[in-house]
Parts: sequence; structure tokens; C-alpha cells
Amino acid sequence: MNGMDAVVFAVGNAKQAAHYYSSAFGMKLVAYRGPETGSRDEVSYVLTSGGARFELRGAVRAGTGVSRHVAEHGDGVIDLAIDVPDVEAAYSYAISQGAKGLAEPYTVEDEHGKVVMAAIATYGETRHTLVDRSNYSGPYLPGFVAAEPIVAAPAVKNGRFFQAVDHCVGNVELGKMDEWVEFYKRVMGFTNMAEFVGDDIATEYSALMSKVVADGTRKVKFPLNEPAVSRKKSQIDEYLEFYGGPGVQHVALATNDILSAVDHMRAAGVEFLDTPDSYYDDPELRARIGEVRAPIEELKKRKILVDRDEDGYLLQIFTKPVQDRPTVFFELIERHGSLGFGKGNFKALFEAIEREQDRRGNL
Ligand code: TYF
Ligand code: FE
Repeated sequence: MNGMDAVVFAVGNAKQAAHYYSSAFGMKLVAYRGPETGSRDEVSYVLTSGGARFELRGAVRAGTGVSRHVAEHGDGVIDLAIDVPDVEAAYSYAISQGAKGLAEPYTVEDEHGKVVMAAIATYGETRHTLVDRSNYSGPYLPGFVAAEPIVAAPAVKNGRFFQAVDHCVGNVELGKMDEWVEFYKRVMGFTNMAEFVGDDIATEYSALMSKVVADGTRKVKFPLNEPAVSRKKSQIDEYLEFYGGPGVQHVALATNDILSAVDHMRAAGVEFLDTPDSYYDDPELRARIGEVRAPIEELKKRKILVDRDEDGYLLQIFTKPVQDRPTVFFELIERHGSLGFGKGNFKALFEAIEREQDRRGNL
């Protein structure tokens, strides 16, 4: 695996979503397809931020696959596309290990070259398209035309808030997490990363269990959550109910300047989860995290969380759900050595999510 190729969203109004990810997430529109380019039923807007790429897919007419998906699940992720060096080999290996094939390897071509793709199914209605674009120089894929940015690039260093997709998290049903962990190990050759939420933490406060699988280079990282039995409805159960099944819960975006990114995104209307002042005033946290690149007061002002492990530290913050349903949200993560996911923040984070659940009337 070379890394993530794209995160593909099915959305109810791709034109407006493209504006949101441009104006609020600082992304750049680079490619488009729609009726004008011969795509009669669907439009796609392709946006990038450094190496991170989103495709926003919408329906132009009734009765398309996208409109059914949106009617059922709301806006959500339909495809975590992975950049692979050899689609044929990756696909046949996956199938031999029991993956469900959705598209056998095929080649699409235009004047910019050719792209080889195939697709396999994963949890819920999510898929992994395997993509080899090493012989392609066009803006995205054959069928797409280059497009101009919708708004000016943000006035920050490099003109963007984040530069890569760090990890993509899936929510699966109770009792299915280990099956999906095994799936990624068997079908994709992934290995477990150390960090996970086990029984002990689950019953105490998190209401979820979580394990992380990653490819050998750790460029592709997929944590998997399942609900745990708890006093109130688990945030994972809430997701499964409102999404109508398993799916992508959050996409974490790697940033080099989380302070500036949060300031600009907040100013553009992105809502982030709140963190109480007590988090920052806790002497145990202060002792544990030691020196980080910004004064704690600056993190506190912005509600940015911090965690440290044996390899280094990370700064992270979570948005509230970005659509009407309490389903998909984003994380910004600034890593300084740490390869973790913010285990030390799970309690504060899950309490913040529960406060949001309460506001939605969760029992
Ligand atoms: O990806 C992770 O594991 C962290 C923590 O519902 C996390 O971002 C885990 C579960 C969850 C929200 C965040
Ligand atoms: Fe995360």
C-alpha cells in the first residue's frame, strides 16, 4: 500500500458540500464531473488539501445509487480508496482471503494516461477501491475535468489547514469488532497497533471498544469501534441507529499547525467539541505531558487536547458531527513523534461526546 487515495462521500448537495469543505476546511477544488462532462446521473467535486483528497458525490436526478445511499444513511463516507502499486495482485490476494469483490480490476484511460482500479466490500455499505494512478497525470480520474478553486486559499502557511488523512475510523455492530480486525489482517495484511480500548476502559466510561489496524508502513490506519454495554446509549449505538448500520465514524486530518487551523475553521463556523477548563488545570495532566510546543493556556483557549506516550506527543481536537445526523465527524491531529490516537484523552473526549448526546436527548 502506498497510502490513502481518496475519501469518497455521498452527500445530499455536493455543490454546497464543496463550498463548505472549501470555505471552512480550506480545501481546494481541483476536479469535477457532472452533466457538462458527460456524467448524466451524478456529480463529483474533488477537493484536496496537500495529500488529502475528498471526492464529494451527489445525485443529479432521482433514482441514482447516491440518492438511495443518502436517503438511507444521510451524508456519509461510501469509499475509503487506497493507493496500491499493483491492483491486480492486491485484489486477487484479497479475494483469495475471503474478501467480497465489488468490481474486478479494470482500466480507465484518457489523454492523461490510465488508471487501474478494483473494489472490495468492507463494513456496512462502505467499500475500498484499490487504485493505481502511477501512469496517470490528469486532475483525478478519466471522466473528470480540472476545476478552479471555489474560494481563495486560506491565508496561512502553505495555504492549507491540513496535509494528509491520518486515520479513518469505522463503527461496527456489537460483537463484530474482532471480526473486522481479523478481516483487515487476513485480507489486507494489516497488523494490530498497540493502542486499543479494552473491557476495563469500556465499562468505566467509554461505552465502546476499539482496536487499531494498520498497514506495514502505518500510512493507512483504520481504528474500529464497537459499542459496549453502558448506563446510557453508547455513542456507537447512537451512530449505528442514526446512520442505519455500520460506517465511517470519523476521519482524522494531519495538520502541522493545529492552533491556526482551529482558529480559522472556528471562525468559518466549524463547531468543535468542548473541553472543560479542569482538563487543563489537572496537575496530573500537566506533569504527564511536560513541555509541548505551545503554552497550555493556548491549548486551553482553543480546547485542544494533548497526549504523550513513549514516542512523543500529539495535539488533537474533534469537530461535532458535520451533518444533521449525529454520525460523521472529523479530528485534527498534530503529531510530534507519538504514533498513538490520544488514549490519555479518551475519558475527556468521551465525556464531551456524552454531553453532546445528552443535548440531543439521549437516555
Ligand atoms: O481514532 C481514535 O481512536 C481516536 C479516539 O468514538 C476516538 O480519535 C475513539 C473513538 C471515538 C472517538 C474518538
Ligand atoms: Fe481518531
